[in-house]
Amino acid sequence: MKSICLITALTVSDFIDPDLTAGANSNTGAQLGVLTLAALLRQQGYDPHIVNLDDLFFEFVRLDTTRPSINREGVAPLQPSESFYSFVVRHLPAQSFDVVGLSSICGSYPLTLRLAQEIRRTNPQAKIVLGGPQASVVDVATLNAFLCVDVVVRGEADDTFPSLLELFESEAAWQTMPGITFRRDDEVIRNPNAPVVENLDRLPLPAFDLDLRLKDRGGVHLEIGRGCPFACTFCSTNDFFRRNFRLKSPSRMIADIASLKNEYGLGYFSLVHDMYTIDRKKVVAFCDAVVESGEKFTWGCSARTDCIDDELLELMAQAGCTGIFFGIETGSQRLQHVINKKLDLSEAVQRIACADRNGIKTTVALIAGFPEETRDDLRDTIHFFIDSLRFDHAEPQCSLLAPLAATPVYDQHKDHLVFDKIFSDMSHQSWCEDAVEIEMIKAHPDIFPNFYAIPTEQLERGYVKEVIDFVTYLATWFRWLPVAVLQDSGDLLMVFDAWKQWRVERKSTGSEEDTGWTPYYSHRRFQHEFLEFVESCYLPEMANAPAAIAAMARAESAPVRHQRQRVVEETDQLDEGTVPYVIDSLFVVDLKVDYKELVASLRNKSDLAEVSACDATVIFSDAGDDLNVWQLSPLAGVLLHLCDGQRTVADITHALSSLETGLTEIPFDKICLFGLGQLLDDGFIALSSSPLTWEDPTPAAQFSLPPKSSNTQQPWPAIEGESWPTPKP
Ligand code: B12
Ligand code: SF4
Repeated sequence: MKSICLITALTVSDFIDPDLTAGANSNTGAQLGVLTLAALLRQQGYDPHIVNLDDLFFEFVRLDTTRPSINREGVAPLQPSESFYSFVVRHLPAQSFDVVGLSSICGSYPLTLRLAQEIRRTNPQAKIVLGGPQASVVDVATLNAFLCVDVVVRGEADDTFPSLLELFESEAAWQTMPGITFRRDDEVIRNPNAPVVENLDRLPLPAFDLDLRLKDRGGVHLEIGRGCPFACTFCSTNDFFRRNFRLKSPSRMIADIASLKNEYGLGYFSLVHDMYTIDRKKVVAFCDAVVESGEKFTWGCSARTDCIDDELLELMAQAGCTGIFFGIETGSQRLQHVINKKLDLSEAVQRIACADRNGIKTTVALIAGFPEETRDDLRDTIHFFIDSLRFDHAEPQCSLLAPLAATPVYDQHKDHLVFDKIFSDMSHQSWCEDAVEIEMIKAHPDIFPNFYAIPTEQLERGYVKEVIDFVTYLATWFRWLPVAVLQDSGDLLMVFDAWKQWRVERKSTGSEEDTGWTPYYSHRRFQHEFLEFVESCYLPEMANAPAAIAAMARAESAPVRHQRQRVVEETDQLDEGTVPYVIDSLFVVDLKVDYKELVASLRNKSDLAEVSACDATVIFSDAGDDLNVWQLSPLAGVLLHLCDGQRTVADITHALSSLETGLTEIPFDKICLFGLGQLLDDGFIALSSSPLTWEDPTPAAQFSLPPKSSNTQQPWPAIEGESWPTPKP
């Protein structure tokens, strides 16, 4: 029996900071391709060894002490002392295998091929087999350029790979084996495609026991089907699964879920299919079966907004669906046709709204930088992005177009690709290729096209990239302010240009502050500077409804100013000598407009200038994922401000009696105790037996990630105990 080692493709993103990197990759689940093959090989009696590059990467980051942490302000990011490549090489198993199979994905393909070269050097007799989405589509070019690779198994390898292993020694058998590309002497031979797996129920459950971290993940990816019949020009899935739509049966899906729940205690299932909801009847059957089974779990999936309806969304929510990935791609109705997606954008908004009403989180995925994109198209896309923030459960994300191999957009433009080093997160995220990899990429545009760019006719790509960063981090650092500015200005691209100009005038322009892998916009400094821009430039020069914008800017600046640590002697006693104070996670601001009305006006796009003027004390709490807001009555507002952690209850009573409250009938000490009791019950204040003292401020997180970890996935629920640096106010 042959000894086999399978090496996964690296799928993680690197954000320099170890905490951010861990947070960003929280949904890097088990590698289904390799684990499925492992299960199939076990059925044939093999005992494959797995090398999980993602796990090795986390280990590498943990050990790399040269990395700055988010809590060490001002530490310049350093290059790791050892490259990840050499770290992996040190950790490759010493045993020499008969066959080494490497999986592949576009973003880490240079690394995969370097490893293949290294394995050939150290273990020359091992046969090297490549498979997975990237090798499958650049098979011929790979075999021509990398002599270390013996054979590429293209597309679905569930049947081909085991057959290949059986007939490994028979070169004659290779001639007729469908689905492989191989080298014979100096010639690269590409056999016809293998048939796709029609009945997916016949595949075994992936060998999840080989994923050593599964129990910690809280959830898992689970493949439920393959193939999308649509043909969007930028998407690499059509070629791979041959547009042949298939689904596992509901009973099989539920059996797999139940077994993973029982065995590993998993509660969330990311159902992997590029376009799950095409066959409505089958989705309904699954949802009905889940409800009937009484199994309790949550799940997410991918869908098109034109292949789902409100009734189905409601049923999916009842059956535990908590997240949907909606590829909207472009906010421009014109481009929808150019890229062959053809969504009706107003219908798309209705589906996002319906998911929101049903408590389903949606990833609203957009792409900018299409070759035909105009300034108007780009504006439409970023407006769609910011507009979706009106929904509490929508998470917009925008990527720069990358030409993925074997896509129509690549085929059309492959002769004009440019290597401008403005990388796209459609192809990889914040990854820093080392010099060797950069040279490989430069030498082989046909193997690594995703690191290249298709020139945009009317827009500069650097500009598009910066606009993407701008809106992405506006949505990260703020909640409603970007929506308010969009609604007020009607043209966010114009605001972006004004912002750029303002920065130039202040000599605070960008790139020198970029920290290499982390863009300026992900830095907390952007949050401060944007607020300054709103106050000093937008409000005086551009605002149509200045009172509303000023109020929103003030409301959203609260967390920025609130960073001190307090020392408290806690007590339950509410008496004259007690010192009440506003609890830490709350931010209290006084506004000149009715905040509730302001938010309602943003939600339903009514005139911001019509929002009522009034004195309003508003409390924000950013407990966990949810932003809670309360608007207090005027008297409660006054009382809350007096709870400054220095005044005793007696001091507060005295202060209250000297204010114009309009209350004359009831004694002030009674009003004060009653009001404080209410604030205590509402959880807005806590009590100390002595005045508070302040500790040295703890530096707040300096960098932040957008609330996404990948642009191919539905929102993954937060895992308990995980620290996720969300700075949203
Ligand atoms: C889940 C998923 C992820 C997960 C990966 C989790 C994990 N640890 O594996 C996460 C969210 C991390 C992820 C990230 C990315 N992803 Co992704 N992802 C997927 C998705 C939806 C499912 C993959 C899957 O599990 N499929 C099911 C298994 C069974 O299929 P499979 O992996 O293809 O394996 C089969 C064959 O390929 C083959 N095979 C696989 N490995 C091997 C090895 C050998 C030796 C052999 C012989 C055969 C073989 O056999 C398997 C069985 O038939 C696919 C789309 C899709 N529907 O496949 C995209 C997809 C793989 N992702 C893609 C991309 C681009 C990315 C990113 C690079 C970009 C991004 N921003 O999303 C990042 C990764 C890097 C980064 N951070 O920068 C592209 C890849 C395109 C390409 N040409 O490489 C895909 C195809 C989506 C798309 N249509 O564009 N992704
Ligand atoms: S983008 Fe979505 S709908 Fe379009 S081809 Fe790809 S998977 Fe199908």
